[in-house]
Amino acid sequence: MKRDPQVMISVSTAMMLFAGMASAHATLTPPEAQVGAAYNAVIRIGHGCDGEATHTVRVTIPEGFYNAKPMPKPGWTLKTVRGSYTKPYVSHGVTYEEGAQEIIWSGGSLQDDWYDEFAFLGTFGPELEAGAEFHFPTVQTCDTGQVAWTERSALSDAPAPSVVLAAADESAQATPMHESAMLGDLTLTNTFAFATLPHSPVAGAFLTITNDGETSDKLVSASSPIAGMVQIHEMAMDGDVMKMRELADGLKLPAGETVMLKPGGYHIMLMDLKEPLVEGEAVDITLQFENAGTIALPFGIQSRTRGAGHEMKH
Ligand SMILES: [Cu+2]
Repeated sequence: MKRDPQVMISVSTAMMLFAGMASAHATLTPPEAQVGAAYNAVIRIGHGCDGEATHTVRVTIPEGFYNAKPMPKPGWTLKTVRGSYTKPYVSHGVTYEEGAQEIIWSGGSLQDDWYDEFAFLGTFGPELEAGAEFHFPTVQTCDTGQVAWTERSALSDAPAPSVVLAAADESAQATPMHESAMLGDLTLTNTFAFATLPHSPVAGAFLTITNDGETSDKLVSASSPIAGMVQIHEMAMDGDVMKMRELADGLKLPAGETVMLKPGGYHIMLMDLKEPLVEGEAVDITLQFENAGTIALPFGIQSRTRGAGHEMKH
């Protein structure tokens, strides 16, 4: 096979140029997100306006990305412009009719030869098309000039920061065990419950809780429409026997730590069940935290795995 060395050189030069350009643009990470899922956006500003320092960064939050919450930055004043969504969003039992449509960080001074990151959280609507790019038009302003990263084409001189949307995880929809939600400083992920055995009045439910705050919190109680009583349990050795017992004071969530509720460990115990838990369905459980408040989440129901340690008597 014969190759033209001239072509190879020009391709690699183009790639180098493109990589150089890309890093100088206003970029968005992570580069992929999921339809209907939460997204932690970070916009990186890589240079000023023609040598000038940037004092304001303004990000437009288009329809389709809701419940946007910016992260404050030391040395910058944070402001949002709020407005109504064309169509309300419902997530985990909460209706969102309006929210931030613009986020403005101002009063800073980001020199041309420095870079910085501007972050916000939010959720992509379930109606968005998988495979599409979602753009967050961004304008950086300096004393005399500005750069508008608002073009929709990645090949333009000033492309808007964008992210590629992947399809919602269908296996997760069938068994929604990858639900995740934010509540105050808490991130709640990987919710699931075990299907009940025939005639069993109890079932275990599990999730992972990360406390990103600077103060500890506590899971104080839980409830579910299908359970007469819900308790928070731990598994502990009593002599040689592993037993479960209620955490009457709740489950502590230390600041900056992740606590996993999992088979054989901490769990939420659904008792006095009014109906069986069927594999592939979901059960709604409301969690109440001491500081973060209350949230209702669906827990996808999976078949019980053997040796999960849930055969024990109360
Ligand atoms: Cu238990």
